[in-house]
Amino acid sequence: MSRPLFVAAWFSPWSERARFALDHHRIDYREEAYVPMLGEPLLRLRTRVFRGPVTVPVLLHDGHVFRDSVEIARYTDRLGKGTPLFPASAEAEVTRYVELATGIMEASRALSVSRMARDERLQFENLPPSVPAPLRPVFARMGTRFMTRKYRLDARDLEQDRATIRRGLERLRTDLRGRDTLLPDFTFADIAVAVSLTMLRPVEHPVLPLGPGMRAAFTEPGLAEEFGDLLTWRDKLYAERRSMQGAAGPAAA
Ligand SMILES: N[C@@H](CCC(=O)N[C@@H](CS)C(=O)NCC(=O)O)C(=O)O
Repeated sequence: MSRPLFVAAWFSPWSERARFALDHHRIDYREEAYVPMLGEPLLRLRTRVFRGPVTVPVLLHDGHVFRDSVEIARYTDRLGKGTPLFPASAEAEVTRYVELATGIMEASRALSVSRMARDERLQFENLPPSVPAPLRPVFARMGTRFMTRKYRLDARDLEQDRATIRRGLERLRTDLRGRDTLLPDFTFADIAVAVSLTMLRPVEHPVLPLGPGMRAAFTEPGLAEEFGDLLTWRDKLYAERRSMQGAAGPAAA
């Protein structure tokens, strides 16, 4: 099998959930770091998407181009040797949890970008090291504006977003009822939900070595405290299930 190329933003939960699936299946892939904004022209060329938004993660393999984290995760079930992440018997339930997790991540993105807009220093550590010190505040501001425009974040009601996240987390708490996995077996539902909690408070794990600025940008303190039990569940799941293959980090950027 030729080696898939995984283009990803190392710190992004959307990238991490696809990477988790690749690593679950112990797929030998090469990760290439995507730098938001600056990496867009090359990404467009590679994906042949010349209009509308382009996002990462993207997986390129044997002439196929997968442009969505869930599509990539599904593809890993075809390539890998691990237990299936989308078992046919649980297709509908997995899809339901992935939608719930994606809703939590989208609402959380609005909150984290608004935190970055209030304190641009939070993103400094996320800028490529080649950006010289005097230009870092300018790039950080450009980055926040770019994300706000691209995802239409200024049209969002942040209180509404908090309420969406709380509703989702309450449902997960009820569904988990102290169990290790959402469904009888470990599936992509667990990965999607565990990774969405990065944006409540990031996991402490070597695959996501976020610095203090990014950790603060991703932390929603009130909800993190209220749903500490879900974060404990997530930390255990990472400790037990997240292999180190494909470890990310700013060094890759
Ligand atoms: N549907 C896509 C959404 C991915 C997504 O929102 N990616 C964001 C993650 S922050 C991204 O590419 N951001 C960088 C950019 O927009 O330039 C997926 O699940 O793969």
